[in-house]
Amino acid sequence: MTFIGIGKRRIFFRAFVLFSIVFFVWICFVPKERKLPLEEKNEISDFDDGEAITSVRWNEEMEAALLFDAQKQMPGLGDKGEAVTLAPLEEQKAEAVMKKEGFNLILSDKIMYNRTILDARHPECLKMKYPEDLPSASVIIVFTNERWSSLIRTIHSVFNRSPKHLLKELILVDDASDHEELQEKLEYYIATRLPKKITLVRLPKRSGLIKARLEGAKQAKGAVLVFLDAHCEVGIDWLQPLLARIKESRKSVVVPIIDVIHDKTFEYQNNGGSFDFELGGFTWSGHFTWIPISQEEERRRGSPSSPTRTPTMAGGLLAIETKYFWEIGSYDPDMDIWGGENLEMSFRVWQCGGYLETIPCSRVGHIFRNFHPYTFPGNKDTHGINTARMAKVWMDDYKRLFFKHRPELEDIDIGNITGRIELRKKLKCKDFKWYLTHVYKNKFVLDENVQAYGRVMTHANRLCLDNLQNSEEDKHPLGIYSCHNELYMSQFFSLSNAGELRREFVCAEVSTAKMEVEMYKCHGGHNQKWTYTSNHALMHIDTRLCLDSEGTWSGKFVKVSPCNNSKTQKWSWEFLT
Ligand code: UD2
Ligand code: MN
Repeated sequence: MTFIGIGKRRIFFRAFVLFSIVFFVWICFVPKERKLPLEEKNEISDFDDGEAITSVRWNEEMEAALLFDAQKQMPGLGDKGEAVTLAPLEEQKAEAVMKKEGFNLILSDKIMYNRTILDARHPECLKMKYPEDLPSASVIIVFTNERWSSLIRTIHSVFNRSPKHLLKELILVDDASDHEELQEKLEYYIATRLPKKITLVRLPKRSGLIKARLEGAKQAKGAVLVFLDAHCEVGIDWLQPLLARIKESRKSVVVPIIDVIHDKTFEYQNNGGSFDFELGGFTWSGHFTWIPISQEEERRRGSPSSPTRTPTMAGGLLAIETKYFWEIGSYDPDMDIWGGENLEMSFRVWQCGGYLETIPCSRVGHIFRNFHPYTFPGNKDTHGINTARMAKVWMDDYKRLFFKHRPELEDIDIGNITGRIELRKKLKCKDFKWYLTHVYKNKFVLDENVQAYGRVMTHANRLCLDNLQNSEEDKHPLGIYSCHNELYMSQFFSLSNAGELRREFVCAEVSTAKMEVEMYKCHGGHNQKWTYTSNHALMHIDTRLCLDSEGTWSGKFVKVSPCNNSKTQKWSWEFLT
């Protein structure tokens, strides 16, 4: 018995020693596969661990870098999308960083990747029920040297707030970033912290956002393509309304309401709680601009939560059926770096039989930066060149108004556009006049339906009315300046058939208190009505006062005074119609 007893003990002892050795060797030498301490709050909740890539090896250096990031983060900060103010000392640092990055990177680094945002949707949206069997989405995010925390937060928000069964994949296209943290660290993060559904495509050389998106689209397997900028936070149930609309109308290219994530405080701003939103317009100088919803469209759409037709889109955030994307001519593959592709796609979709709609129940936050925190290779004005390509293909005669603003672009080399012109023919697209008559009906055309247009010169000397480089966004006095040919458009005015003395967006009105003339957003009111009399006076109808250049000089302002038929009250228009 004893013998047996001793023997048993020995066997146990040996087994124990052997097990300890094996365990020791395993601990020290066998590489560990995905045994990583997921930063609790940054975990993706809705996607199983099973979906994560498990083949990546633990990397001490990367783990240390991620731990360093995690230590900067403060759980709860900026939750519900609330504004955050930094301590005064840090605030100073943040100001300096903002000048370099275009947004408050110091704060971004402190906010969890999984922070919550507020639900900015219209109450009607909360009642909506979406079908389960919606088409699947490939979300495509292109980036060049984007900052780590805002990029990662964008990705987390997509996983956290998209129904799992609808998100086919997330495709990241790196447009040749050279920032260190977007190299191995990004691959490591994707492999160890994020679901398997991510593909990272690296472009071999800097190509610009348009070519990068095309690359992403080529890889996509989902039924719908959803493009996002790399500094967004998607809203609650943002995806379903976009997919539902495409399911119901495959030629609808749809955009969410773009909420502002404040560049300094990271507040998720919902337009002060108002459910109003704006649509996309454009300027004749070829820029995107926001415009109010017309009364006609308000009536047509029926409800504030219904798809709302928009003349153009901002460009960064949109969803389109994958097949339709290719059918309708994807993007112009010869557009470089940044700019212009949004108006190109907007005009093309409308002119070639599609629809462009804002879907009010889908909301996505975006950090608007005041400048580009990345380089433009060769310092080219890619926005100008891309827009010239667009204008020559899609705007027919109306391109004259664009080139009046940008004469330097008219004859420069913008590359070959024959492919795009053929596409337009093949798709039997309508002309730009159709677009202005049916889609953007109240767009003011500077030289159509007008009594006179061009430069307006006083008979007293060689001075012309001039906007003195003021932005049409703000109210400003009407100026006067030596008549010139350079910066021609700053002296371009129209006298509309409705009697407005105006520019593209602003109309002259009279402030009687000061006898001054102010340029203010056109609203059709009677304070904005003028008449051009047979003795060359510009008379303000309401006050019966006349526009007068008396006592003013180049670079100053004009005024109004009682009509007296003097030379200073006589004006010549460059073109009378
Ligand atoms: C707006 C659009 C943007 C695009 C642009 C016009 C929104 C919210 N954003 O400008 O998506 O339509 O107008 O072209 O409507 N990027 C690259 N390679 C480059 C340049 C940019 O990958 O060479 C990436 C960039 O990292 C970002 C995205 O493209 O993720 C858009 O660039 P942006 O954020 O600088 O453009 P934004 O918002 O000023
Ligand atoms: Mn952006």
